[in-house]
Amino acid sequence: MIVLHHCVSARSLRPLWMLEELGLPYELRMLPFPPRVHARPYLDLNPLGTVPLLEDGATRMTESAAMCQYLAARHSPDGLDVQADEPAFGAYLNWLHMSDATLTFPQTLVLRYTHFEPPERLQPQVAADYARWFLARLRAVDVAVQKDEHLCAGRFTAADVAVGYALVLARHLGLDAQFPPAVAAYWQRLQARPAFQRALRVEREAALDQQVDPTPSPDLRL
Ligand SMILES: N[C@@H](CCC(=O)N[C@@H](CS)C(=O)NCC(=O)O)C(=O)O
Repeated sequence: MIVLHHCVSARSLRPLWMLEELGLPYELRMLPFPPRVHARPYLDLNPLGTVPLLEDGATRMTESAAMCQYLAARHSPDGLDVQADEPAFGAYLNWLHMSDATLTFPQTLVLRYTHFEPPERLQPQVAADYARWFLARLRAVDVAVQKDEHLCAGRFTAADVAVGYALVLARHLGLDAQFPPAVAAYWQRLQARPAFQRALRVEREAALDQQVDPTPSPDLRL
């Protein structure tokens, strides 16, 4: 049984959404945010204290985009995965890596310097600069979804889940109003997916069941 350690609406939503797309059985272990402060024993499992952590037998992973690729390759080789002999393989890997290294990265600075730091350490200028950086980087997504319904391979893949989470986070940061029209339409299509909606429902119900605050972690004020 796959075990996913998760905080509500954190990057661990990527593998949770993938598990729902794939219809796999899994156990969802909810953590208060940030686990490194509020769930110290979790550090024994993941010394970084970050979510997600995915356990699948002897496999342990802590990178959300890699989990998307892992789950797709193992459980949906001709569907959510793009295989090495397909023309879109390179583009697929590029989107997967771009999702966190290029898209989510500047957003975490916005989050930190508008929400998570104590009032005297908030940095509105840093937050504004990195919000602009994120929106500029979103141009790659804009160009792709002007041409096609999905990012690559002419079908919905793990890359759409990984990049889709950057749009989820943008919504929490109030940046979605600045999406260009093609990105806004793509974002609507992603939100309409039953598996995406199930993932949001499941994380909320699991948080309530496990007595964890169901507030999405990007909306918390630490
Ligand atoms: N690159 C990692 C980043 C993981 C990460 O930083 N997760 C955040 C939540 S979105 C976290 O756990 N933050 C808590 C902390 O840094 O203590 C991934 O994509 O999974």
